[in-house]
Amino acid sequence: MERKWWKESVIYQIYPRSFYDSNGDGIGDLQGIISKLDYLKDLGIDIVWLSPVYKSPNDDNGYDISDYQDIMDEFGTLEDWDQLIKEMHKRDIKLVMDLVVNHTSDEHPWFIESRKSKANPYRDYYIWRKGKDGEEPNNWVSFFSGSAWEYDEETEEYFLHLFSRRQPDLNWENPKVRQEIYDMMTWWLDRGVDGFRMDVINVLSKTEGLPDAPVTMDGKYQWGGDYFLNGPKIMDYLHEMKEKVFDKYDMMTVGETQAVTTEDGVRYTNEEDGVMSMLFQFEHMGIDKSPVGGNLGKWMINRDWKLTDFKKIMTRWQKDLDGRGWNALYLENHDQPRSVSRFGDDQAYHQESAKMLATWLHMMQGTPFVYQGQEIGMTNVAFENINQYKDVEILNFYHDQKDKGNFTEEELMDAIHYRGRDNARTPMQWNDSPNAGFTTGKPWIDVNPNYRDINVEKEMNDPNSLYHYYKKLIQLRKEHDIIVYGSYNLILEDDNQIYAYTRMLNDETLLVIANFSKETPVFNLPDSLKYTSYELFISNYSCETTEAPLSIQLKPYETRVYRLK
Ligand code: TEU
Ligand code: CA
Repeated sequence: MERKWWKESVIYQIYPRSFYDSNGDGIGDLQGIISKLDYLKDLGIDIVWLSPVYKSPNDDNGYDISDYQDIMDEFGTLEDWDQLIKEMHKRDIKLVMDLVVNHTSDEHPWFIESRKSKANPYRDYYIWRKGKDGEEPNNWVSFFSGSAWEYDEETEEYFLHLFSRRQPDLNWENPKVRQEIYDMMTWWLDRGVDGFRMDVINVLSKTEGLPDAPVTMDGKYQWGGDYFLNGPKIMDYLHEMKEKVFDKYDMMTVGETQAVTTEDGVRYTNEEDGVMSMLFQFEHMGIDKSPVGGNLGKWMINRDWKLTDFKKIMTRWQKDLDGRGWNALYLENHDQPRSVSRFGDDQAYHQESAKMLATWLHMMQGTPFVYQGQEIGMTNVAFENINQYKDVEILNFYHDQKDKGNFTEEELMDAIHYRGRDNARTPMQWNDSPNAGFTTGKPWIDVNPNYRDINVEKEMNDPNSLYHYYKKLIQLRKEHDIIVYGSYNLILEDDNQIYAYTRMLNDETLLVIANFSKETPVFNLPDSLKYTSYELFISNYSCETTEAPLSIQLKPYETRVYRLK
């Protein structure tokens, strides 16, 4: 397996709106990020994935772009951006930008032109269709609730928007659209960008004829994923993108790819004829949702998922891509709830369970992603009032479902508290001053009230904190090739509390033990792992460093990593 810088790195995701506000307008910005680069360097971060900072009306907080080659007013200017990348590269931190090319904002000049008339040269930059019997062209549901089509009075046709009605889908069948995107990508790479995180990259190709979806959900609109996920021409488009853009640079790409199998993962990321460096799969992110199709499933919480099922998913991705592709390892991001609240215990065992989750993730094969605030154990937030929420997905879900009767008001709020994307979008908690030190103004979204207990300053001052534990984990990856390149094997497959696995490279073996429960199960070392020497690399409780873990009663959420020889 080839050595690559992006395989040996740890990537930190910044959601700029909520990271740090430098000018008191309550919104994070580029100068704010620049002022925190030493913090990132100190943590040991190699690469930053920056969520979109391009001009945008912020219907979807920047994932609705109105100018791909200029900076959103609230975030600063292109000069600020040039300073940011210069300051990053000075610190040997690479910058991966967010590439959102399935759709633009409805304020993008291309769309403003396209909707003017059927004869406009930009008309087929987007996907326009006549209605059918006075209704939408087909029955697809949007990711953000309601129909995936919006009627436009001016030209009496509908346009497709898989996401919000202000995010019209680009028509990737049109070679002019594809070339415009490749030119834009080249412009950013020539400006110094080191790679792209590719937003919903496997929905670009839609099935010819845009057929109706089968009925799998309540209501009028149905999940059309079979007709746009991993679509018929997706590999053609991505091979063309690779040949025309990626192959000209020493860069990395990470695809955000929903509904992919590990075989898709190999097809997309293998080093012979793949089309991206690595990918975010979503199977583990679906472990606690109902199997109802489409976007409604996410809001129907399955709280009694089994660790054995979680192990099966992650083991499949580890083994099927070993030597054949590359995983992006993550437990949270700007679209997902906070992992310590979702998979750990954000009350009694907050630090212990967050350290366990971090160890479990960072010792696997792949590139680990740290989402802003994850390194200090930021948690979900339960805002009392729906008006405190800002996310278009949450608000559309709430208003779409409120009068339908599938959920009571309490169930709606419970689902939003558990799963809503704003859980991950409350301002970064820097210290215990007002607004957690994020802004001197009024924050664009309320701060999580627990910022006095959970903040960067407090954790930096506590040598036993989660923050210092992350520093150690990240440092271990830099020191030991086995953590990057070693092969993964699951042990204790049927244990529903302990997740234990090994990594093997040459004559070395790592043993990773992670108690995913607040109980105290006994870990018994399998005979096959009874070696002669045991070196403790890291643990979240203090324990003997050379004692063999032959049979240990684990503490709640206890984790340990040993090198066996
Ligand atoms: O997310 C794609 C996506 O599927 C999300 O809608 C996510 O899976 C869902 O919110 C989970 O319920 C990308 C971006 O990460 C997201 O922030 C954008 O809203 C979306 O694409 C549209 O650009
Ligand atoms: Ca600001």
